[in-house]
Amino acid sequence: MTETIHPLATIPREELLSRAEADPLRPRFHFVSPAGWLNDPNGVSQWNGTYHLFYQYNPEGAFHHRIQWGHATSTDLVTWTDQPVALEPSAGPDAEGCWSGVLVNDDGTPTLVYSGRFEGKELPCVAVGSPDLLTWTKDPGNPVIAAPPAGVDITAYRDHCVWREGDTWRQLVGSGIRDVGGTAFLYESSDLRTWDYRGPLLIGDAQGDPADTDWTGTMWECVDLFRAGQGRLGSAPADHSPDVLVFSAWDDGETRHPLYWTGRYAGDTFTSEALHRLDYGGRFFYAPQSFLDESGRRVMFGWMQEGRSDAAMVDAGWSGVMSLPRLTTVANDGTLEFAPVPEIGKLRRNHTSVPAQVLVGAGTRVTTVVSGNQLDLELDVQLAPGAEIRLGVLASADGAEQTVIVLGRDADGTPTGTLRLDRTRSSLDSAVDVEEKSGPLSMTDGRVRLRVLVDRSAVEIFANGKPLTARIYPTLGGEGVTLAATEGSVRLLSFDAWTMAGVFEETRSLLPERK
Ligand code: DQQ
Repeated sequence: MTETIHPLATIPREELLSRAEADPLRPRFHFVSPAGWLNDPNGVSQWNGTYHLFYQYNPEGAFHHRIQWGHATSTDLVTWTDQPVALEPSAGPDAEGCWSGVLVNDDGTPTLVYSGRFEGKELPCVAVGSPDLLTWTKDPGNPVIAAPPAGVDITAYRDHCVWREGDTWRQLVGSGIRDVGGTAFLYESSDLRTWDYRGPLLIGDAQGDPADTDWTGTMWECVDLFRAGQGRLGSAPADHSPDVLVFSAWDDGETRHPLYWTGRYAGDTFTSEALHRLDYGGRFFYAPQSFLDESGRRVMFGWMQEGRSDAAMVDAGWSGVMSLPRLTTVANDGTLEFAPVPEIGKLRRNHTSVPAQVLVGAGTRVTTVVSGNQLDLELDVQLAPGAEIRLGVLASADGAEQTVIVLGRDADGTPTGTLRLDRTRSSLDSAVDVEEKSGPLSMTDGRVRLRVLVDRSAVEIFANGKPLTARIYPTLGGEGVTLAATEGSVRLLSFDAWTMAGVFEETRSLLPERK
C-alpha cells in the first residue's frame, strides 16, 4: 500500500516531542499523548488491578489522520505509563484508521470492539489481546458486521457500546437516520463475531434548533449505555437507579456536545424520561466513555478538544487532552453528578486557604495569596438571592488576561442559579475560541460547592457536581487568582487551594516500547 503524506504533516516527526514539551500551554497533570494528535478515550477499563486508557492517536502530527489506538496504563488513575500502540491500521477493513471502541472481557480474553475505517466508512471490527493487554491480534473475520442495517438511509455508522446479559452479548453502534435523528442500533451475539440486528434502541429528533445546547444532532457518536447507581443493565431495578444513554451529538462533521438520556432500558428499547446536558462546556468534553472499576465505581473520561486553529495545533506539535477521570454518581433528582476521582488529591502540594468571610456588595474583593497555572481550588460559598461571585484564574498582573468562573443565584429566592465561564478576556490571541459557556445550577439555600482544576490550557469546573470543561489559551503567562462578589451578599465558608504536581517526569516516546 502506498502511503501518501498528509498535507498537515509539516513538522518533522523528530521535532514533535520537543515542540510539545516546550509549549507552556500543554497540561502537566492531565493525560496527553506523547505528542501528535489525541482524541477520544477508548477501551477504558480496569483489568487485574491495572487501569487501561486507550485513546485515538496520530503520532505523525497534531491532526486527525490514519488513527491508531494509543495506550497507557496506571495503578492509581493519576500517573500513567505509556505502552506500545495497541491497534494500527493495516491492509483490510481498518486500512484508513482504527476508530473508537471498547474493551470487554470475553471469559478471560481481553477483546476490543472498534470501528475499522476503509474507503471513507466505518464498520465494526474485533481484536483479541494477550493476557497483559499489550499485544493485539485482529480477527480474520473483520469486519464482524458487514454493513449498516439494510434499507435505512444513515448519516454515519460507528462507535460501540458492548455488554453482557447472561450468555448473550449486546452491542450498540452509533448512527443517525437521515432527516429523522441520531440513533443507536442494537445487535445481539453469542460470540462477539456474529451479530443479529434487533433495531434502533432509541431515535432522536434532528428537527429541533441546531443552535440549542441540547440539540440531539443528526448522528450519535460514542454511545455509552449503563445503569447508574445500583444494579446491572437489563436487570429489574431494585431502586430508582436510572439507566443512562450517553451520546455525543454530531452533525455533518461537526462535533457538537455530549448529552444523556435518563430512562429505562428493557428488551430492545430504551424508554427515555429526560434529556440532559452532560457537560456545560459542550464540545470541550466530547466522546466520553465510562467503565465500572473493580471497586464498583463508575469512572468516565472525555476528550477535551482544542479551541485553537488547526495550524496552531500543528505548530504546537500536539493536540487534545484527556479529562481527569470522573467519578459518576446519581444525584437526588435522578441526574448525573461528577467529581474528579479522589486519587487526584495525591498531586496536591502547598496548601493555602483564604479565611471565611462575608462579601457584600458590588466589587468586594478578597485578597488571595493563591497563584499558579497548575491548581486545584475548592470553595464553599452561600449566595443570597440575586448574589453573584466571580473567581478569576490565570490572571495576568496587568489585568489584561484572566478567565472568570461566575456563580450567580436567581433573584427570586428560588434555590436555582447559573454557572458561567467567561473566557472573553482569557487570551489576547484573537484566533482562539472564547465563546461563553454556562448552565443552570440548583443550590439549596444558595450553597455551592465549587471545585476548579486549572492545568495551563485545560480547565475543569465542578459546581454542585455539574461539570463545565473548557480550554483556554492565555498568552501572558499570568498565574493570579482573584475572588470578588459582584452583586449582593456572598458568604465564603471555605476556600482551599493547592498547586498540582505534574505526572510525566521522563521524556516520552512517540511510539512507546513495552515496559
Ligand atoms: N472520533 C472517532 C470516531 C468517533 C469520533 C474517530 C468522535 O470513532 O465517532 O477518531 O470524536
